[in-house]
Amino acid sequence: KSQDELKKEVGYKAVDDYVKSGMVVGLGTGSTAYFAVERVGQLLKSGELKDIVCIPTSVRTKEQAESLDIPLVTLDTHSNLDVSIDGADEVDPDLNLVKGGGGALLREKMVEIMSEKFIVIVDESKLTDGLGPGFPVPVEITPFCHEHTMRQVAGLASCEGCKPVLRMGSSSSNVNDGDEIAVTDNGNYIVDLHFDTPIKDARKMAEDVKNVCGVVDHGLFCDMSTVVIIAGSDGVSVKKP
Ligand code: DER
Repeated sequence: KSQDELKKEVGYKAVDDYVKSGMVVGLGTGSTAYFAVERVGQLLKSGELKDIVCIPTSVRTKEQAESLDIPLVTLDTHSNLDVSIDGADEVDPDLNLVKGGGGALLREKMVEIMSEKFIVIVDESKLTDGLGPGFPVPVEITPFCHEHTMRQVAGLASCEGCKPVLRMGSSSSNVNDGDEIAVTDNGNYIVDLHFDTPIKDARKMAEDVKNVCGVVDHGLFCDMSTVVIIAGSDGVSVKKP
């Protein structure tokens, strides 16, 4: 199966298994979450789902949802969600995640931390024994004195050995394909922390990074996953913490 077929399989399954009529649903960002959004639009159009309102986690997800006539609200009117569905860049054995490859980590975390259930949809390439080396950890920081903040984060004991790279070009990927500093939907910058060895204590690092003044938030989503639906070459599996 192609990558897209695998993503579609888990995206659709997440919606079919966890989204019910009348729910408030968080819509994730990225190429896998794209299929979950597509499925919500399909089921609303067919009438199989009714009375759903959704909260997008990025401008691009908002635009996709609008194109599918999915009714949208925000956290300002709906602070509590029934379920959110989103992809991830890495998943460790405790189902802690690295997210933010697509630059949407702040709005994703704001929405997903308020969700009764958080359904993570990945292909098996995202699974790792230890977060870090497989995907740099994104950190959203304020533009003001960003080099100062980058130094403070890189200097943390819990970030020892990391190489901080300011994200350039499009904020929706860390390929750094431009000569302008990437700017998120929220007007902030992103620093990607590259690790050669696995992060020893992701929870401690999450706390330490968040406490640096100038950091808005980071891509470590610890103890948030309700289930992870994994598309593998031999079929779909579901992991629970
Ligand atoms: O940026 C994000 O957090 C995305 O959800 C990312 O983690 C997964 O994107 P993908 O499904 O395109 O790999």
